[in-house]
Amino acid sequence: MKTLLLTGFEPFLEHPFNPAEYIVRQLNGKQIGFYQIAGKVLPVDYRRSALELLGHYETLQPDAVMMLGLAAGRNRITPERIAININDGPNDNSGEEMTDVPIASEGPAAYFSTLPVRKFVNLLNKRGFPAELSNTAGAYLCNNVMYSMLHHINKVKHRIPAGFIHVPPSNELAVNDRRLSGWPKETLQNSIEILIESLDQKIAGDERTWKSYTTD
Ligand code: PCA
Repeated sequence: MKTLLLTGFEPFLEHPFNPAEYIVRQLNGKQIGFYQIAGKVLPVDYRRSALELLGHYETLQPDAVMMLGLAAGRNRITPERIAININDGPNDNSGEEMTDVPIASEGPAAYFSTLPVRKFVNLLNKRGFPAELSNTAGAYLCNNVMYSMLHHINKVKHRIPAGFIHVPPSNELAVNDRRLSGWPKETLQNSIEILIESLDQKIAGDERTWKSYTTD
């Protein structure tokens, strides 16, 4: 059985509920497809989020990493294509703001997701869950953990699928803010289960499969 590290975030800024946290708590310990899910909730904190994430990675040595976060302004599920080497966003949960700060001073400008993001979008739309490929994860904590994870995996030369998926607001958020779209949180959870189920078991560690996997 392979291990998939699934992360989500605690509530942040004006959002009292984070559907990404909900999904991670629901799926923690479950077996989906070829993977046993290790669910971890991360703080929204420029200094702590990535440290905790990399700690979980080192402890679990997962075969795949899927990170989740809330994109309050979106109305569909958006796998992220790319993470950039910048922290630039509003205050985190400790009150810290960052402007134009590189995440890794020695790191490249950006990393592409190594999850099959195009397949994910096509699969979800086919199954009736609105989804779209996103070309920016922003420059707040979601981009921060996506970049930090991909940078680490690159440094330690692992060949595993890893990437980030933004989920839209759930009804818990939409009822209090008419500008937000709302999805039942159970439907968001179901969408993520479908994506995990679609992950190929041969991907981890298999160089030949790996090469075609992210580009097909
Ligand atoms: N979404 C934020 C950070 C935490 C979360 O769930 C983001 O998109 O950066």
